[in-house]
Amino acid sequence: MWNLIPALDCSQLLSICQLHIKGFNPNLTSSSGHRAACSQKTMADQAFVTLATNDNYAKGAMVLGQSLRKHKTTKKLVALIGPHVAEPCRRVLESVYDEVRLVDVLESGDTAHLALMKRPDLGVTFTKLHCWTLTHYSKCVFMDADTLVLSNIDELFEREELSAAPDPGWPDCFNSGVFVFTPSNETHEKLLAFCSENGSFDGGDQGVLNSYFNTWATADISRHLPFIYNLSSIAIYSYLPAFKQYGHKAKVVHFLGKVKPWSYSYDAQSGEVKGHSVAPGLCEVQPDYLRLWWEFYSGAVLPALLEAYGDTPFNTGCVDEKSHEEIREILTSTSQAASSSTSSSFAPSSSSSSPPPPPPKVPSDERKKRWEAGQADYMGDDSFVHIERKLDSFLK
Ligand SMILES: [Mn+2]
Repeated sequence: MWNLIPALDCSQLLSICQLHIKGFNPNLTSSSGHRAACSQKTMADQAFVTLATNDNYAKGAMVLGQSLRKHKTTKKLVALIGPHVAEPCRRVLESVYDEVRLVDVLESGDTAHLALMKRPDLGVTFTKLHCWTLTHYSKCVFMDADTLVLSNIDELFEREELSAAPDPGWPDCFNSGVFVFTPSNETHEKLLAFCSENGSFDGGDQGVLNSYFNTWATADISRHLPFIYNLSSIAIYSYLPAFKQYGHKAKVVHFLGKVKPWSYSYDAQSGEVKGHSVAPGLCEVQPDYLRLWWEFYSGAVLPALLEAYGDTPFNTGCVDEKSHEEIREILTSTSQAASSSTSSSFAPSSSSSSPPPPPPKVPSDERKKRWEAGQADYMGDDSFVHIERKLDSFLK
């Protein structure tokens, strides 16, 4: 460790001291290069953790991991995976993450297994709670595999357990898609016991965690992460003026809801994201974020998947199933063309650079009905650009 000392100048030493004395920085504005440089050596026992229980979520985890790397995190990356993740996916995850850990609650034979026997409905939840057993790290930030990082968020490690952002549906509950926690076998056992006794009020981990960490809403405001660390697509539409005001500050986007980025398909040739088969044209996420997800996927993840799968067929996510060789060729040619202007096109509050395909025309009363039933056509008539235009006409 002595070799660290001469490398630090006064301001660096000061920033370390501040880090230890203050511990918590309420403004979360510590993205200075100095601290990042210090963190690299001293904070190797901190990690971002995610979870993939199937191949689709594994793709999400790959994109998330790539987005963390792109924004130069100094923390370790850990992926927990369930037994159903295919071997090639696992290999790609291993190339992105520092540690990939198989969690098979069914075969664990310990308290987690006993808890699962009592509450078989909570299988995935128990798998997620497993993150508390990562005791070789002193602090971790859990991130759902359906989140995407838009800038460096290492400052989250200044927060204490359990820190999380409010859930847009019920802001007195935190959303468990992004949270800061301290690994501890004791906490893990307590959570499992709590879970098997009380179940989960929403059937998932968010219900369990909110019941267990039940003072989050009232006890300590420093445990409330700003919403920009877990911006859910739903909130964009429920409070559009706020999104217009603060959306550009977003650091993490969370693709909440049933339809995930990987539910769509992608035209590698044109770089266009297409509606998914369940509800074509219906897009529940903000199109620019969706496009960004697919940029990460096609740029960094898909080439690795093609390599790992070889000639074995798999769901590439691309439109009109092409051969792996054809996709590879397209990716190479498009990445060469785009290499000078890589993924800088992202701007949440500006109008989109490549507009979505025009949707079939729906009568306005029918549209109103669909909107009220929660079936908004976010890629078409109810797209962000259209709503923004309408809103602007009122605000003027
Ligand atoms: Mn999620």
